[in-house]
Amino acid sequence: MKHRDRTLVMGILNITPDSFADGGLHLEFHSAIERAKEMIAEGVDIIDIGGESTRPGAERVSVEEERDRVIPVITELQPLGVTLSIDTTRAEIARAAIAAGATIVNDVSGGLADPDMAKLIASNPSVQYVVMHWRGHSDEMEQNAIYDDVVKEVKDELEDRITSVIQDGVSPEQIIIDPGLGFAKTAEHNWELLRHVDRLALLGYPILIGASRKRFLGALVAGKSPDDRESATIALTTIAAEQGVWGVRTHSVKPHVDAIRVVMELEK
Ligand code: PMM
Repeated sequence: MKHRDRTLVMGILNITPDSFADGGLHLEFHSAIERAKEMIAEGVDIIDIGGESTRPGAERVSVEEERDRVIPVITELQPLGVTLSIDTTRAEIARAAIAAGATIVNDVSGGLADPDMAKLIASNPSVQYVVMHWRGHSDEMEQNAIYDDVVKEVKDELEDRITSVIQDGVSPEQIIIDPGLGFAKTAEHNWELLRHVDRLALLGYPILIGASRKRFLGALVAGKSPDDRESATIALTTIAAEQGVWGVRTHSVKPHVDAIRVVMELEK
């Protein structure tokens, strides 16, 4: 399943204003730019910029709000030369992000949330498109976490999405797939998918894994905060790198870059 020399690190840059801070969006903009520069110094390959939380139960933000959060950040980071990804399910946001310099669209709905998304990707053939497995927005995903054979169903549903976006004109070379850990999945579903990444690879597309600090790791490790899940996340990055996964989407950057370097060195 090796798609390239090295697994890429996609650093997460979530821009969600802290309602308790006086500076609001303004403050958030500056801390986002600072964090992005830190990630670049630590060797990040891609920065994934998101303005809407996709956590279970999270409420949706308006298009205007999402745009105001992410576009100024993309515009500011574009001259720095790092690959920028926009984490959105909305074609309108993706269009503005591409115009501002994003070259990857990370769509957690795999084209299901917005019927215009695939056509937009098709009309931007140099843009890569992350098609994630998804069964509905945050408010409904927990009730959709029902599978007989999670690996088979996620694989089949991803294949349906791929067929559909290709019908809309997306080129197979643009597509990256993602099992969508935690999205309409229980902890056991996530583990089962991680045990069988090789079966998802049979679809023939590069794979992105987003396990970073997710809740399912919490049950396994000591400590209750998302930070306590960091070392378990690094362990998963190491295994993903060994399996030849295209990329890992992570909160921290340096430990993941280091873990991937270790794998590369051992494989020489
Ligand atoms: N997870 C989250 C958000 N975006 N995108 C992809 N492609 N894969 C994921 O697993 C994914 C994602 C939710 O995690 P966060 O709230 O920690 O960003």
